[in-house]
Amino acid sequence: MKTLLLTGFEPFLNYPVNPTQRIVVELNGMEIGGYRVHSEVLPVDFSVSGDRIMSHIEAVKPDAVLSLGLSGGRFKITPERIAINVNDGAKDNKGHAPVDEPIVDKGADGYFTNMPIRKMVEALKHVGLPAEISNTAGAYLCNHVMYRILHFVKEHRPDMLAGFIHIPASHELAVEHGRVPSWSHEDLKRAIVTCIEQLD
Ligand code: PCA
Repeated sequence: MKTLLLTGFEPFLNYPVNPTQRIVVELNGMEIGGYRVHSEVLPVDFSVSGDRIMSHIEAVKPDAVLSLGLSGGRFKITPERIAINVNDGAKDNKGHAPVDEPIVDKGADGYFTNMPIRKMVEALKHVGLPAEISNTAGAYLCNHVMYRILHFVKEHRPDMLAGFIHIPASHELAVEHGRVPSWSHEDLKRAIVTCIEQLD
């Protein structure tokens, strides 16, 4: 059985709940599409998150890594195509707000995912869940973690599948937050299971 490292994030900014956290906790230990899921929740902290995902990869030795992030305001499930070598954005949970910083000094400008994102989107639509490929993961923590993983893949593990999916708010979050489109937790989780099933 292959191993999938599945990560979500803790709450951040003005989102008191991060739906990715509950999804990864509930999927931990499950067997999906030939993979045993090993879940971890990452901090929203520029100084820690990249090294944290690297130590999880070292410890778990996964065959594939799928990271999830909340994109409050998006309507659909959006597998990301590319990560860019930039930290730039709002304050993280430690209060650091980077401006135009590289993630890896002299690193590549960007990396494309090697996950089957087109197949994921088609499979999601086939089971009735709205989805589209996203061409930007932003320049905040989600892009940061995606870039660090893909940089590692490119340098050391070209055989390892790695990708990132941004998801909309859950109803639970929308009730608290008030101004974001939302999905049920069950549909968000079903969407992630469907995406995992598309991995080779
Ligand atoms: N979403 C943020 C960081 C954590 C999360 O769940 C992002 O899109 O960068």
